[in-house]
Amino acid sequence: MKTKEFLVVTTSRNGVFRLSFRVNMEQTSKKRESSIVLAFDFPLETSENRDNLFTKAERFLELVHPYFCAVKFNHHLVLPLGLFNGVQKLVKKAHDFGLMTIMDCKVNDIGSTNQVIAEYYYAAGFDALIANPFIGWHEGLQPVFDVAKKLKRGVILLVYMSHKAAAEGYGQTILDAETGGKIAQYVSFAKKALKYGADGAVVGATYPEKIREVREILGRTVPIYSPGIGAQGGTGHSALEAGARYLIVGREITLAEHPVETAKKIRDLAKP
Ligand code: O7M
Repeated sequence: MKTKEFLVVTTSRNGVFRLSFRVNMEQTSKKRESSIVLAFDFPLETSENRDNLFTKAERFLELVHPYFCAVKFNHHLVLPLGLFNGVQKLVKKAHDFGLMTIMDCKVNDIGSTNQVIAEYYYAAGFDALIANPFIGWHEGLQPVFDVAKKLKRGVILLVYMSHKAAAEGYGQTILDAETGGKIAQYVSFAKKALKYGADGAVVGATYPEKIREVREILGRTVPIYSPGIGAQGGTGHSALEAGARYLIVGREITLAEHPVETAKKIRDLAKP
């Protein structure tokens, strides 16, 4: 009974008809002239300072919001602030500023657990969440896509991560279940992103050659989101040139001495 109420309330944002996440992102990006997704990550806080984190995040958003098309939340805020008491208010604030919101929970469990994870994050107002295709479809990703479809929200899949050890998982050579031939794991994930109707694919900016290869598979159907700029060594320029549609940027802005100027500079480099 409670679950039902919960779903009705979250079917639309402010009672307005919802566009698909992919279309909404594209329109928001064009309207705001920004292809930048803010990775809303702050450093670990001591227990004394944790209470100030909400105010810090809220003030930060008030200052930098004009330069982004979306905000991507991670555990950096969900763990210390809680989902419904803290983060939901920031999600609402981001929406009030006209930004899209993405939860980077990297869903990676069995289907029934994934379904609960997705329902809670979408109920908190998130427009999309990020999931790991390693878990496969049946009793893995399918329930996540089902919930997303029901609520008209998005699912973005990891295809090739930005960190140094990404090759150990995403770069493995596997046997293609359909052809029996050898194929790279990330190539298989890119094909699955198309097959499942994902709203986005994450490919690290630290591997522009992988972005290029994935873009060849996805074309314009599934946009590429690319993290790993600045702090991780990637550049926005090479990621965009290789075919990324959105850049995900965190510490380069959240730790900058002048976050507003830095955010503006990065936005100007990547105007859609
Ligand atoms: O710009 P940074 O390095 O401070 O932050 C990058 C953010 O993107 C941070 O929140 C990471 O958890 C996330 N991320 C990566 O850095 N690499 C990936 O391969 C994938 C992600 C991500 O956003 O996944 C959705």
